[in-house]
Amino acid sequence: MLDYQRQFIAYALECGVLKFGEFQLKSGRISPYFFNTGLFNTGAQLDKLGQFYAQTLISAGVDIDVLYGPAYKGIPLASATAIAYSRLLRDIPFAFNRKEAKDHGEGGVLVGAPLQGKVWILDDVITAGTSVRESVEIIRHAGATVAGVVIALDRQEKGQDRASAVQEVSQQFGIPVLPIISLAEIVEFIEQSPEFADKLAIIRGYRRQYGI
Ligand code: OMP
Repeated sequence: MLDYQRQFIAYALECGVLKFGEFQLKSGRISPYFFNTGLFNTGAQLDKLGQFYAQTLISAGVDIDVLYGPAYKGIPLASATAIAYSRLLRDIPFAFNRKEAKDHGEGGVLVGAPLQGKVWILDDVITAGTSVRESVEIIRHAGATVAGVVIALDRQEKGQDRASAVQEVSQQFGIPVLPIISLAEIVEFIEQSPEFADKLAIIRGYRRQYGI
């Protein structure tokens, strides 16, 4: 696990974004942990979150022309990541879409920098992959290339077929999906944290049952 990944997990715990307990997921599964990115909801938290997204892109060493945030949740993510990236490495353009096209003024569904070259999508989590599919269509329609997706967490769980939602998106579009962290890092983190020793068995059990 990389340093920034450990810091991200510690920060998610501090902000109450990562919680241990008993949670029913969209899929109906009962999970011993839950990750609620909506609780990163102050200016300072968004600033830090942007830094973690930017670090994920930088440590992957990928080429980027534009950052793209799908409405609504991706908009602050793309903005915060562009700011963080400009501080850490270089200034970078960003864009996002409107949910409803405007028929007056500047028109269209896209706001921000023109979509061109290698475009990275920034999203919070991939559950069904609907938001990524829509983004891929918008970006390709604009004549640009979808280079990949960054998300906060990959739960690394089997979907209805055996692949996870993240693997399906990655295979369907032939693009990398980079999570800031995945379940593997959460497990490693709790293995190294004596205060969470009581969570280890149940999380390992959950991973054996549903993990990819
Ligand atoms: P959208 O971003 O609106 O697709 O919402 C994400 C979905 O994932 C919500 O239904 C959440 O309840 C759910 N979710 C999490 O946000 N965090 C988790 O750790 C697990 C889930 C889930 O239900 O699988």
